[in-house]
Amino acid sequence: MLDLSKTDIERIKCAKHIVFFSGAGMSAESGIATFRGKDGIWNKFKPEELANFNAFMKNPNMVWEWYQYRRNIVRHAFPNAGHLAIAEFQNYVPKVTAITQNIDNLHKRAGSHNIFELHGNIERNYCIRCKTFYNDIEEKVEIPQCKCGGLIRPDVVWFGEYLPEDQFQGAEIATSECDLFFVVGTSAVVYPAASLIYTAKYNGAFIIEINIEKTEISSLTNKSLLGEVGKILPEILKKIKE
Ligand code: BJW
Ligand code: ZN
Repeated sequence: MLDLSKTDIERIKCAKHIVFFSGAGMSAESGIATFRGKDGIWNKFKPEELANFNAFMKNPNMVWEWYQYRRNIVRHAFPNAGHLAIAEFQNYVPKVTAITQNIDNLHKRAGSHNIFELHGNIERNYCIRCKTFYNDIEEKVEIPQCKCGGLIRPDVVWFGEYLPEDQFQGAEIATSECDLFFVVGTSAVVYPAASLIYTAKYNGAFIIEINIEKTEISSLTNKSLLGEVGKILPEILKKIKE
């Protein structure tokens, strides 16, 4: 049962600009593991051993192999009912923005148009020496090298690295302009991405969280809906269409 009042539904119906800020839980129902929590990949792999530049330089083949493994999962995954609902919101709301911490391309594949990718995209790679981009890389386990001899890395943001400036700036603008801000499937512990929730709050947006459990920012939100995003978002959309 959807825990939204008539006033809440009206508020969503009348919204002029909705931002969906998503994290790994958004894609959990597409079969892509989250990072933290019960089934999180970081129960098995330590982030400091894999998701930073020093780890990559120390053991490039191991880090590359880990990303190849995840790339393969992403390639075979499909947008779930939550991604599709966000894309469908575009038909009912004047402006919809998807800001994602995910690197899996699933918002785009679901049909969302206005997307900011804060932590990069696993489909892209670049040479750490000359910055040439490589989109299609042969599926081999050993780390590939650029024409210039530099190592090729995935175009994702590791700990200690800056977020892509255009993506973060665009996300900040959308967040400060929107009137409704959904926080979907994120533990909201990684910064500066999580700071957007405070930006939304500061600028007066109504904040609705969707998560299977309470998070660090639940107390900050106007509404915290407990459940799976692939169930809750289509239910909200159904109410909007009524
Ligand atoms: C469901 C569900 C379902 C499940 N339905 N829900 C301020 C304070 C403290 C630390 C810092 C700070 N500012 C910066 C830092 C340092 C650091 C940081 O934040 N550390 C904290 C972890 C302590 N940040 C950085 O280093 C960032 N860069 C930076 O700050 O640059 C400036 C700088 C430069 C130089 C020197 C110093 C500073 C970069 C952060 C990059 C994060 N990268 C990763 C890896 C990306 C590549 C890859 O995939 O391999 O991004 S880490 C990982 O965490 C990934 C995610 O995008 C990110 C967030 O995780 P997310 O999405 O929230 O996933 P989970 O697993 O945590 O949560 C899933 C949620 O879904 C859970 O709540 C579930 O309950 C829920 N769920 N199923 C609904 N079906
Ligand atoms: Zn190069």
